[in-house]
Amino acid sequence: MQLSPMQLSDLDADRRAALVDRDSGVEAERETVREIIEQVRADGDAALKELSSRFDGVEVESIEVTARIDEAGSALDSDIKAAIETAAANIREFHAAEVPEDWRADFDGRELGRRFRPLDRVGIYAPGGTAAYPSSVLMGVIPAKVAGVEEVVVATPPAEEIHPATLYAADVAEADAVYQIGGAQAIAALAYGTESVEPVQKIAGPGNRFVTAAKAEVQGDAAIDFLAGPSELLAIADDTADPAAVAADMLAQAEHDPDSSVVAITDDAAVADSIRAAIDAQIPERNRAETIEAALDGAQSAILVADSLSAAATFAEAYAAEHLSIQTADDEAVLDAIDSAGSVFLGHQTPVAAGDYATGTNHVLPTGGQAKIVGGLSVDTFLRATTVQRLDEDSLSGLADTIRTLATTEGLDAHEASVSVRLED
Ligand code: HSO
Ligand code: ZN
Repeated sequence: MQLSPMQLSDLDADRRAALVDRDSGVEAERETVREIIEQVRADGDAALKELSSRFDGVEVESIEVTARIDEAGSALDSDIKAAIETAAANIREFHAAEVPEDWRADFDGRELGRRFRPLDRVGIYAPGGTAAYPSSVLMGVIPAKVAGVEEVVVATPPAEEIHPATLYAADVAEADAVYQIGGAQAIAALAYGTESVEPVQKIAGPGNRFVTAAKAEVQGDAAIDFLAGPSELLAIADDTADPAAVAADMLAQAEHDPDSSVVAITDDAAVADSIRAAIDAQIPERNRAETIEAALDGAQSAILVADSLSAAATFAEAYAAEHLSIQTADDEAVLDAIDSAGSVFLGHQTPVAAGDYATGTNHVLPTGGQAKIVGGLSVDTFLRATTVQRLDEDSLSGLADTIRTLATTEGLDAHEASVSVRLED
């Protein structure tokens, strides 16, 4: 393992770019997924079956597996069901608090407002196959249902036996249909439809780089949430942090993917050394040690020593992490200096895994620095806002000169006339 603590001020331009300008590998797959999308558009279900056989090694009979939802519960231990139900309840409660209210207000006689309405039909991609990602099913489906979306469908990779936890999560989240399709072909089917799949208006949810490249490719024909890449963590720690806890959070996000980016930054060199030692001690204990080591060995991961917590916060702002963990004496003061992060974990008792599963916040979050421009999956993802206005004779008279002048300036006299016709008599 090469992850040695480094001074932030010693980072050369290449190393800093590897950390801050993270490459999700998505662009490199655009050409490959274009061919897959074309095949699905041309051959529909037959293409989905051929691609499932080629990429997933599964001979799919029925693409829709919604009917299997009902049996999923009986195949699962009651503690797994209870955990899915508890997580779902917390996610539902938090997302219900996100629902915006329609409003109208008086602006000097102009009655103006906004109303929010759900999309009609959306698709949630949940990674999976034989591995289970029931948490991602909950994180995608529940916000859409809370937003009021009538039809929420789930696509998840095919398997001889789709994990019952994934199906049970779809049931608890009240998904309307589940399709066993993975990869770029799933995104193509959701965007364009096949014999078995009705197209959706918007596709959301995390996936590998082929899924993400396909979302980039279909964008415009179907709306998408955003392009989510491999998991990331930036942890800011001072001498009040437990190095074993910081290391454990780093290993947790690193176990997702060899391309995961995990960075710890501290103002205390001794803490940096202790985090490094704790990582070495913990890796052999982990089932996914190989994936973790690959992620930690990559140029996208680091343990950094900053001159101060304020320098660490400046770095964190440039980094714009998917997950930002602040384990310092005054976490709120550090947070005050940072605007860009997907989700923030404050204090010493808030592991990132708590948000991955069960605090109630969403774990589908912007990666690769996109937290500078977009927030994570939320109820808003599944709503559209409409503005509303009503004028009366007085308020129209008050605006008339402004409208007429601008209409004349733009050479649009029919616009001008639509005001005048109302005020003449
Ligand atoms: N950390 C992942 C979400 C996840 N964790 C799913 C466990 N399961 C991306 O935020
Ligand atoms: Zn996770």
